[in-house]
Amino acid sequence: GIHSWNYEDEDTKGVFRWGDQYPECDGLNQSPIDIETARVQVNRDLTVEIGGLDETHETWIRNNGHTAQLGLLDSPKPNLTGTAVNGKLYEFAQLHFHWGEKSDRGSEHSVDSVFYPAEMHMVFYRKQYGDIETAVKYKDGLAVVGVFLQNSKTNNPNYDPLIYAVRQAPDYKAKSFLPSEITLRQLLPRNTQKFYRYSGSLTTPPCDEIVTWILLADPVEIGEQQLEVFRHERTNYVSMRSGSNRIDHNYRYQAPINRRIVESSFN
Ligand code: B30
Ligand code: ZN
Repeated sequence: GIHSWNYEDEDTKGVFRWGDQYPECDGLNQSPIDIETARVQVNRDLTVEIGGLDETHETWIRNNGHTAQLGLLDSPKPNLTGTAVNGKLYEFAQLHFHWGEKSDRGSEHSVDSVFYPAEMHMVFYRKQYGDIETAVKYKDGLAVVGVFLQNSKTNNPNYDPLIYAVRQAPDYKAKSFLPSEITLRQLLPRNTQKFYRYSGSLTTPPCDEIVTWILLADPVEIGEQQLEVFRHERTNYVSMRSGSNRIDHNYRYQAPINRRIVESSFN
C-alpha cells in the first residue's frame, strides 16, 4: 500500500513502532495530548478567525486507507488567521476524521482524560509556502482546528451529505462527491471562539512538529448510525486483531506534554 504504517497494536509498522521508520514520531513535542484544564493558561488575547465558512462548495471525499478525507473543488478556499497563529494567514487544505471501534473512545485529544467517539481535523497550511507539501517543512507550516464529535440520540442533519458520500465510497482509495454543496460552518459547533492552543505535531507519520493546534472546547453532535459509517470504511490490509479490513479505529496514542504550555481563549 501507499502507507508503510498502520494503527495495529502489535505490528512492526504499528502505532507503537512508528518511530522506527519516522524518528520524529519519538520527538518531545508530539500530538495528540490530554488537555489538563488545571494547568491551562488563560490568554484572553487569543483569537481565531476563519474566513469563508459560509461559502458553499462542491466537495469530494476520499478513503486514503487511514481516514475519510474531504477536499473542496472550488476556490477561493476558506482561510484562517488570528492572534492564535500570530496573525499569519493559513489556507484550507483538507479535513478528515479519527474514530474508535466503539463510542467510548475515538478522539485523539482528550480534556481531563475524557475522550469523545470521534475528532475532526480541519487542516490549514501557511499560504505563503504555496502548498501543503512545502508548508510541512516549516515550524509554522500548519494550523489544525480540532473538533470533538459527541454522541447524540439523533443523527446530525448537517453531517448527512458528508456521511452519504462516505457510505458511497467505503473502499480503499475510493472517492465520491457529496450529493449537495455544503459549507464548513455546517460541520462546526456554533461557538468557535472557545478553544485551546498548543504546539504539536502531525498525529500520523512522519509526525512533523509543525502544527499549531487549535482545539475547540465545544463539541459537535453526531448520531451513532453516522459514526458507524466511518467504522465501515475499508483499508488495504487485514487487521491481525479483528481479522477484518475495516478502519475500525484510527487514533494515535497520546504523547506526554513535556515542557509545553496549553493556553485557552476562555476561562
Ligand atoms: S493531523 O491533522 O495531524 N492528523 C497530514 C495533515 C494533518 C494531519 C496528519 C497528516 C498530512 O498532510 N500528511 C501528509 C499527506 N498525507 C495525506 C494523505 O492523503 O494520505 C500523506 C500521508 O499520510 O502520508 Cu495519508
Ligand atoms: Zn488528523
